[in-house]
Amino acid sequence: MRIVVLSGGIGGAKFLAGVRAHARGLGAEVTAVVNVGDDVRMHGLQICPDLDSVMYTLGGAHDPERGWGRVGESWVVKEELAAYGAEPSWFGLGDKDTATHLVRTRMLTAGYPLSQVTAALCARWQPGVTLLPATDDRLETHVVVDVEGERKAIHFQEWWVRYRGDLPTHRFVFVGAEAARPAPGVLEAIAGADVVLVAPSNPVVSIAPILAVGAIRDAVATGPAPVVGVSPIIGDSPIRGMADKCLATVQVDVSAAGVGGLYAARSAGGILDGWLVDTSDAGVEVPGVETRAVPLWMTSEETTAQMVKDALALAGVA
Ligand code: GDP
Ligand code: FO1
Ligand code: CA
Repeated sequence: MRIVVLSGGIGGAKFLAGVRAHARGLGAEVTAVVNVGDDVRMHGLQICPDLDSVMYTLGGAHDPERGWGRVGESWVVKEELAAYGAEPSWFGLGDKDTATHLVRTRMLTAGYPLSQVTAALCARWQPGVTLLPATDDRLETHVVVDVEGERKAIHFQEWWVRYRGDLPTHRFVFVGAEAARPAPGVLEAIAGADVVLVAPSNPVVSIAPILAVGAIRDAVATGPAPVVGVSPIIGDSPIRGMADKCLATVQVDVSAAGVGGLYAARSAGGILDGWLVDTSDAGVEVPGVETRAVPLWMTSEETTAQMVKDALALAGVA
C-alpha cells in the first residue's frame, strides 16, 4: 500500500510517527508532502521549520517540550549573534540546528533543489518515510497586519515568533504560490497513492500553502485515491499553537465542523472524502463528506497509529 500525507510541522510530525508505525505492520510505503510556507532566510541561512520538525521527530532528535528544533540544544550562536547586535534578535537558532541550516544553505547555494537537499539531510536521520517539500520553488507565507500604525505584510515567522500573532491580522498571502511547481515526486506520489491523508496540521498556514500550489491541489482533488482528513481541532481547542488565531483571520469557526467545511467535499470542489473527528465531536457533519468520531489525542505513538488505522478504515483501504 502507498500512503501520502500532507503535513505541517509539529502536529504533522507526531501524526507521521503514527503513520510510520502503522505502515510498518502493513508493509506500506509512506510519502510526506511537507509545507514550505514557513521557510525563511535568517542570518544568511535557509531555515525550513516544518521539514525540520518532521525530520528531527522521525529521526528521534526533536525536543518534545519546545516542539521545534533539536533535543539537548545549546544556544551559543544565538548569544554571540546577540552580542554583535545582529538582527533579527527575536529568532533563535540553536547550535545543533545551525549545522543543519549550514549544510542546507551550502547545498542550495551550490544549485541543488530543496527536494535533493532534504533527501541528503534525511540520509543522516533515516525518518523511515520519504520527505518531499511541496515545492522546490520559493513559496513563503506572509501576513497582512497593522503594526505601529501601518498596514503591511510581514513574514509568517515575524508574525508568530516576534508578535505571537498578537496583531490586528487581515490575511495570509502565499507569496510565489502561483508560479510554484510541485517538487519532483509529489504528483507521482499522489497519482500512485492508495490513500491521501491530511494530517491534523494547521489548516490555514500548514495545509493551505501546500494546496496553494495549483497542481498539488488538482492532483489531490481529482486524483484516484480517497482523501481523508484528521481534525486538528478537538472541541473548541486548537490544542497547541496558533490555529485559533489563523482560523479567526479567515473567518472559520475553531471547530472540527469549521475546518471540515473549509476543506470541503471533493464532490463540492474541495479535497475531502472522509473527515475524522474526536469522539467528543461525534455528530459533526460536513456536507458530502463521510465523518467518523474516534479518539484524536496523539498522546503516544500507539494511540496515533490507531488514529491512522481508523483513517484508513474510513477511506475504505484498511
Ligand atoms: P506546526 O507547523 O509546527 O504549527 O504544526 P502543524 O501545522 O503540523 O500542526 C499544528 C496543529 O496540530 C495544531 O494547531 C493543533 O491543532 C494540532 N494538534 C497538535 N496536537 C494534536 C493532537 O494531539 N491531536 C490532534 N487532533 N491535533 C493536534
Ligand atoms: N519558534 C519560536 O517560538 N521562537 C524561535 O526563536 C524559533 C526559532 C526556530 C528556528 C528554527 C526552526 O526550525 C523553528 C523555529 N521556531 C521558533 C518554530 C517556528 O517558528 C514555528 O513554530 C513554526 O514555523 C510553525 O510551524
Ligand atoms: Ca508550520
